[in-house]
Amino acid sequence: MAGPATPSMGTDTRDLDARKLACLSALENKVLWLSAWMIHNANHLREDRDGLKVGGHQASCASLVTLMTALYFEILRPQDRVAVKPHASPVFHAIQYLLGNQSREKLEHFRRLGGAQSYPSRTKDTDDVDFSTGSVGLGVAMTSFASLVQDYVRLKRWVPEAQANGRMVALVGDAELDEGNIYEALLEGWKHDLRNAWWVIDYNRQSLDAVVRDRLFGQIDQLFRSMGWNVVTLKYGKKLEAAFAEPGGEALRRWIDDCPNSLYSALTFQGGAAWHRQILADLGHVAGIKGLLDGHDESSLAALMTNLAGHDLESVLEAFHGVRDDRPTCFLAYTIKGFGLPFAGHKDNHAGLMNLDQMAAFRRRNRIAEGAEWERFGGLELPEDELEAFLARVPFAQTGPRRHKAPRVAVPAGLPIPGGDRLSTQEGFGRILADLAREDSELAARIVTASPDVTVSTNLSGWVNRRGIFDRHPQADTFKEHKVVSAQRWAMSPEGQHIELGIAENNLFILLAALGLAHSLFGTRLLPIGTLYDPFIQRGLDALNYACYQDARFMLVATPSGITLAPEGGAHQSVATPLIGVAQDGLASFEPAFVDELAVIMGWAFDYIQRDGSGHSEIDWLRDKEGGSVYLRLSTRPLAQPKRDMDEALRMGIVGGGYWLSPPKPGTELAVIYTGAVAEEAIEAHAQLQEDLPGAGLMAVTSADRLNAGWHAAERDRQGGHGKAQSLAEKLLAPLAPNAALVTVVDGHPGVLEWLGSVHGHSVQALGVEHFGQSGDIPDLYRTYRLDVDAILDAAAAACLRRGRA
Ligand SMILES: Cc1ncc(C[n+]2csc(CCOP(=O)(O)OP(=O)(O)O)c2C)c(N)n1
Ligand SMILES: [Mg+2]
Repeated sequence: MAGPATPSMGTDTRDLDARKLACLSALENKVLWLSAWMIHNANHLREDRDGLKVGGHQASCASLVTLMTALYFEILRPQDRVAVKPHASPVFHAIQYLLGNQSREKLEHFRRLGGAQSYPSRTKDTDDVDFSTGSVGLGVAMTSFASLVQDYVRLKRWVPEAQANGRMVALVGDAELDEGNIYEALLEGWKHDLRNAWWVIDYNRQSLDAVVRDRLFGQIDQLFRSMGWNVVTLKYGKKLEAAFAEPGGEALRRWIDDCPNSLYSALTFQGGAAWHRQILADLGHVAGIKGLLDGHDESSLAALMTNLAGHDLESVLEAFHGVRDDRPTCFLAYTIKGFGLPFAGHKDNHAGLMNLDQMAAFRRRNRIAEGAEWERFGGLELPEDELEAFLARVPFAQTGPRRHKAPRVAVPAGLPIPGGDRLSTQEGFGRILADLAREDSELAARIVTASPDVTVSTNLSGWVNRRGIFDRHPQADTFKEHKVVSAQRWAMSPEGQHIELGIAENNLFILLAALGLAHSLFGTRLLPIGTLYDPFIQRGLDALNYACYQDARFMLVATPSGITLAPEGGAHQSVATPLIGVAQDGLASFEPAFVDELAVIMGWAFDYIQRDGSGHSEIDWLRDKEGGSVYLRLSTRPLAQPKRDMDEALRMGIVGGGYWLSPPKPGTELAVIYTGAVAEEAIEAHAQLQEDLPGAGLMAVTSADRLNAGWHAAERDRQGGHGKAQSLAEKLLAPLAPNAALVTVVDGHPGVLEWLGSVHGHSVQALGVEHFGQSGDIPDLYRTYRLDVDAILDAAAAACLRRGRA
């Protein structure tokens, strides 16, 4: 249990009169009871219909009860935002229940459909969860990026001056600190002069499997300080501090300081008699210790020895109140996993649940009658009206729900299409943004870009040169001042609209999550665009999923992609990302081939990322009313651009996911279907095929994701017996002969398009990339991986042969 002694927190105990403390203490008991009962109820008191363990974490909850009681009922203000350690979800829901923001029914249905969620969820819970958590580490980093976003919108003067800055608070399990993304976020936070972040570490020295290493606290302390954080250690509670002041107390303090974490845990579990035996054996010879032991019965000795500051309301309140500046602060709070429960300190308690007898004893201890388990004040010693009056004054709950809304930013009907005969989609993207950068429009003002050290190589330079880099502190571009010739102008200022990150894709996605929730967190709208190399989506995939899970809104521009990246080689060539694009919920994925398609998609996307379920939808069944985020998979391969008018039908096809570049003759027996940069090969192969099969069609798929989602939704609609829904994929493929063959081709896993054969039962020859790429030029690589014109012709021949045989 080694660790530094608690530094003095100052003497300020503002308003900490005895009545307030008594109320907080009563509520602390109630929160512990409700969280344990909620989990017990979920596990023991409902019909088992599937033989599955329900689960829940009574011990992990107990660990945080005091800290969360102090925070929510005394310290937090409505503008503060909190990421709660995922497995303390019941504590959060219990607190919201006491504050009147959560229904009893939801608690009774904890971990059931429609009930309170196992882990706090912004989208599935209804009691004002600020940040979803679940995948440990991500919620912690989210607070840091949310603080950066708060600075961004404040320095732009988009929040009322009178609106106080919120603290972005993470309640962190100590084992969460093993997650690397936390360190990526810490370093990035340091670079951006992070403010207003509080990380409260629940230092119970236990993870899921084990007791954590001794002396870890020293590393944590050093690490945070080296990143510019203030560290406040909450080690011993008031009772222990008082005992340390008595004769023998110094020796006792040293003994606890030196006690290995596992021994401390074991003694905590075993209780008073074990503490007595061990202290007597180790310190019996020290003057004063016998007297101390004689002065306590078993239960009071156990209470004394486990009086860590993280379970001592007064110590906790002093520590929180003691911080007055906006420096990022880490509270290292010593706690006990399972504190107050029968398995406190047991090394295997992570998934431990009280059995029926233990719960009966716990109920008696809490003086709760059977049938009165959900009563808000049952068993408490204070009068109900005093507690009600206290809760009515809780600062955090003064404004009601704390979610903001922000008006939408108007998006013009169409973005200008960059001109040029041969262009890549990546270059087109850069030019579309550079054009926007020149505009004096609300749309341009609200765009904020971010990139993990690939700003230049993803073509954001034109945008950044005009709009500048965001930094809390203005900094001139030294190279420019010294007249070093460069195409990049990188002045930094609070007005800047690009956030430059170090190379950490996790940070990009978590920043996008925070930027993409600015409307809800801070009441002002941002239109975030993040760029990265396509293969490195996989590096940050969990963080991307995290961003989508909490319904953050952003545009992700991944470029370059696929083996089309050619000489760069296999480590940079993505294969699986198109499938990720199809499968990732909350993310509409596109892979345009031409720049006019890209302009249409981006124009649509600026609107789509702002939708919230209201208003009308242009295409049925997709998430077109709710909106979502958007992923664009782009390429560096220049392609000859089509000369065409962008009419409404074409625009609808591009946004819907596909259109006929060359429509098939009704009843035709063959179609070539392509996505993205292989358009050139598909067009050429189609031209050659038309010599024999003049009716063959050529289809451009701009979004396999949206075509697929529409098809599934239409199928579901019909399965439900509703009408004659027809999806875009079905309509597009309808003119083909029933026994027609499709040749699909994409620079990515072929599975992304081959399902098109199932739409009307057509046979499919699916070309794509199934193995790692390598260095080469496009002709060599397309030949080797079978994406070239010959491969398409061979596939078409094989398809016709098969049809002939059928
Ligand atoms: C990314 C990720 N990996 C694994 C898990 C499973 N898991 C949930 S809690 C936990 C241990 C957490 O220990 P700690 O953070 O110390 O919390 P405590 O329960 O001790 O408060 C693990 C491994 C997870 N939720 N997320
Ligand atoms: Mg722990």
